[in-house]
Amino acid sequence: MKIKNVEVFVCCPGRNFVTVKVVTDDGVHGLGDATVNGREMAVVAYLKEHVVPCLIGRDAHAIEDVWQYLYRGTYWRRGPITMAAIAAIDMALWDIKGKVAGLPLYQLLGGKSRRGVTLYAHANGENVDDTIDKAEALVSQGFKAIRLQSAIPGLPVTYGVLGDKKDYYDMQGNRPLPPEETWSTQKYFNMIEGLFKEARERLGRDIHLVHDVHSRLTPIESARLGKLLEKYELLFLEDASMAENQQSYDVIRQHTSIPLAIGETYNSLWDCKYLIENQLIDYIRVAATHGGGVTAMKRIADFAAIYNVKTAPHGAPDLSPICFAAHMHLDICTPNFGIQEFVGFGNEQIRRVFQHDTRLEDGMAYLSDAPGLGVEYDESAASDYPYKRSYLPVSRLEDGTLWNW
Ligand code: EZ4
Ligand code: CO
Repeated sequence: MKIKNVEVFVCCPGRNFVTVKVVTDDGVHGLGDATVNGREMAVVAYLKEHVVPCLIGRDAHAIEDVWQYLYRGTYWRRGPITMAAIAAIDMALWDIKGKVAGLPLYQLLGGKSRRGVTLYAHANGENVDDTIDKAEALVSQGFKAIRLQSAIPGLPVTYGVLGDKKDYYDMQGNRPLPPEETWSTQKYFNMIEGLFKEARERLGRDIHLVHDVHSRLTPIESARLGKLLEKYELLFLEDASMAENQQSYDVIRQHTSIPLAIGETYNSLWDCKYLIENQLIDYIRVAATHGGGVTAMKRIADFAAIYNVKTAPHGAPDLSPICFAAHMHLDICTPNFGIQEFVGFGNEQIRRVFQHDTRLEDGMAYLSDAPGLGVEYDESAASDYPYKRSYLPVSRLEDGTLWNW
């Protein structure tokens, strides 16, 4: 079965998504997600100009060889653009293999290790009370794990908080130029402990709590935060510090027993290797789209398992439902799966374009038994929503210094 054709689509049903469709000479097709938020067209060009010509005529079943050909064979390895392109092709080939076998992807990966996929949902509030109100609403919907983010008194806009926007799609969609936000570590520290104190008072101690620092603290500040929050028993603290220098997590780990999670911007096992093998983290959060697809995710999970590190794949709104499906198939099989981030199935336009039959119940997701990934892409619906240039925000300290967003 040979690869006959590869198409690359970009659509904007509220936000941009890059979707790859691989078609075989038998007429089977597979789908992959290649979305890199704010840099979508770089992946499109990489795929169309450099990847697709090399794939035509190749064996669609030789997933590992195609992966190696595009990674090892490229010389310029790694990085988000390259790895998103490889990831999308890899997902599409797994989708094809499942469709040919007549089996959902999780069966090809070894079968189910658990009943369903436990999710953590997001509560984003304008202040501490509002955040906990939203968390309570999620608990009443059945969620057992919740990420808490609150606006910071004294700062106009904060990561993760919707402000006057009605949802993530309204917030992140269609920005002609990057908006600017302001950060103050001191103002953040003035707010953060109160959020978790209030959360434990109102939600009790059975609900799992998560918080995303979004890499805004230095390692020693993260250590201080970890110590401050230890008594609230978080499931994990996410992206406490940037880790281009992975040794910076030695500093955090020396000071606090708060569980740590990182990896949503990582592109390969090599990016997480030191953190995992030195047991400096507890959850690895690489996404299938940004880390090289199903093939790469499986390798990362197996490596992490040796060191008691669990997986907690990134589940942001800028990963398409195709990536989310790939995560669910991996989550249900992986013995060291921890938890899956979840922000809902998107707005009405997204659900028109990406069709799937995933069921939610009691804070868990259940896959359908459709063969392959189980997602279909409605090309004609997608063509109603053309690409629009859009950016993530940038962040500055109060004196104007550019900071991590
Ligand atoms: O800011 O995916 O945990 N989730 C996150 C995300 C990221 C976006 C960036 O494109 O940190 O919301
Ligand atoms: Co995050």
